[in-house]
Amino acid sequence: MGMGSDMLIRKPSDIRSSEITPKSTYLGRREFLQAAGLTAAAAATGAFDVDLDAQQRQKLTIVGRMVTTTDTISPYDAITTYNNYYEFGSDKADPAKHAAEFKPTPWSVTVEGLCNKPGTYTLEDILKPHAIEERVYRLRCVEAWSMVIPWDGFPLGDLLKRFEPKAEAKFVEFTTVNRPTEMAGQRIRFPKPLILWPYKEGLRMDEAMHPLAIIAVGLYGETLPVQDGAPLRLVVPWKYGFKSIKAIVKIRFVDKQPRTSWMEEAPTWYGFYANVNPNVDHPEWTQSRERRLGEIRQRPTLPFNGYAEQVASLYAGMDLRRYF
Ligand SMILES: Nc1nc2c(c(=O)[nH]1)N[C@H]1C(S)=C(S)[C@@H](COP(=O)(O)O)O[C@H]1N2
Ligand SMILES: [Mo]
Repeated sequence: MGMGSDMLIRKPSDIRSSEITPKSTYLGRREFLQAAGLTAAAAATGAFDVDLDAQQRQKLTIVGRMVTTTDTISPYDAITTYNNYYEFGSDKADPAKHAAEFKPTPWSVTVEGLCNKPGTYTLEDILKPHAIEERVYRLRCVEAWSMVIPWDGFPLGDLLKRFEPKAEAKFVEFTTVNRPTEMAGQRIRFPKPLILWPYKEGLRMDEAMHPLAIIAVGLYGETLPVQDGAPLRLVVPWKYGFKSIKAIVKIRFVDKQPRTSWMEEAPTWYGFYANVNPNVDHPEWTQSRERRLGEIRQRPTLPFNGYAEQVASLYAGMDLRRYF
């Protein structure tokens, strides 16, 4: 299909926000092996009743499970020792190495911008009403490695709705904590800072409300390790890993597409949308293949990381080469 001429003059803010996919539709796919619903009781009381301390690896109460792939789940060791988290350094081993310096509790999140319920919310305020589900999702990085991860969390949209975003809110911006005393990578100054802190990411409102986008607070049934984004991080499984921002301290509702950290660092390499797309290569390498951690042979990368059936409609009519 060719690119419509009207496409060329559309600004991101003009792009149609699609309807949220109803749960019944996205669960219809054969690959979703199990998707136990939340029990009414658990949903009413919330399941997050543990004393939060990510470094203690406490057990979470999991009330539902959604498995989105037949592929083998990656080992806990791989998920917690091979990380991208520049706040701790640029090497994949750095986050695990320096994680103990970081204190994920107490924590609070500031909510700002175009919503009726702005304010500063403690971690407990944030988590209390949400029942925790396990979501086994693929994570695919621009560097062409991937993993299958059993995240524990709840839909991002359920959280955002609590702040009552206004109709003018078209995008939502997320910011990571800036805490150089506890984050070794943020202390690096020479020859220059690794990135311009704080780390920022953003989603279009309809992407953020999609039921596959979650706030993760755990891994393998336990509280989230620091290197994976404790105490709370985003997981957006159809986008490259860098969109899944860790250690969130600020959520801001805005009417214009926000700048994001990687767009600031290298705008020709990292677009705002960053949907996993085997047909749009990174300027330096192909994005059509990936290597699952622990495997030798590469496998083909799937459009939208295998979640096309659930999310492709969000981008109907958009030229995904232009909005990469
Ligand atoms: N704050 C922050 N969030 C971040 C990053 C980062 O450097 N800083 N790296 C991103 C990238 S590139 C990836 S691939 C994922 C990795 O998540 P994981 O380490 O839990 O696998 O985190 C993302 N979230
Ligand atoms: Mo990544």
